[in-house]
Amino acid sequence: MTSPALAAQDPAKKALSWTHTARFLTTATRLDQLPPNELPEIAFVGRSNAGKSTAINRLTQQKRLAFASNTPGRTQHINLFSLGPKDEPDALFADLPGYGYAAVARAAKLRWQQVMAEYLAERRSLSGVVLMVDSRLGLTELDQQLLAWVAQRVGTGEVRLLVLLTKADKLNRRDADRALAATQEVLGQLATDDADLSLSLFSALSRRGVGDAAQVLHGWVHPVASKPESSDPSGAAPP
Ligand SMILES: Nc1nc2c(ncn2[C@@H]2O[C@H](COP(=O)(O)OP(=O)(O)O)[C@@H](O)[C@H]2O)c(=O)[nH]1
Ligand SMILES: [Mg+2]
Repeated sequence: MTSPALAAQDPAKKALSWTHTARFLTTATRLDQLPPNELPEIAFVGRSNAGKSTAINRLTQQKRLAFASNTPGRTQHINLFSLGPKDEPDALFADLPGYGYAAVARAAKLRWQQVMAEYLAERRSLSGVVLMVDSRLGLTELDQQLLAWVAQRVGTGEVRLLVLLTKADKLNRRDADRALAATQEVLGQLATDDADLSLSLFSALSRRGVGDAAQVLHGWVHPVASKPESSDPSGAAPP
């Protein structure tokens, strides 16, 4: 039996109860429509169909927070969600437009590039990026383009990065290991002493990696409270 005290200390549960507080704040089609924000902002990005909406809904344990299976290429909006206590929000999630649909017109592609590049390179409040990648496809050219836009800020540690290899339930063990290794190799190019990079398999279906991902995000926003190494494992009282 788990005691209430132990449950309260379970870092995954604590992180998931925090992500569960996410509620819709506002939507924007242009960057200059986004409200100025002093809170740490975590952006969710990925190709259309990568499983981004499903992952956000799973992470927040809400059915329709981010709408799954939107019309391809039609969702050019940035949706903001706020988290934490209602009267004292402590972070924002930003759901950014999906990309990579061949059918999208050239003008729309160029507009997407401009919006994403500017947001990733210049949004002051941006403190973390969650890149969702279909584990069977791996990092595509557009994913790597996107990483290049934010690479400088990742290198200095100003912006943290979590890459989730989605739909991991569709891979066997060997293919999952391969997907991890291939992605890790690309991410190695971003590694510096100050960079905060995480990579994980994720499945909204099997729930693999959901608690871990929530913990990473919670840790970005609440660094001291959620870092296990900050507590004394021996449980001994300080001298
Ligand atoms: N097997 C499996 N399918 C998933 C998973 N997550 C999403 N999908 C499916 O992938 C498709 C695209 O998901 P969606 O969340 O709309 O992708 P988005 O375009 O990136 O927002 C849908 O048919 C989902 O049901 C998962 O963890 N496992
Ligand atoms: Mg979507």
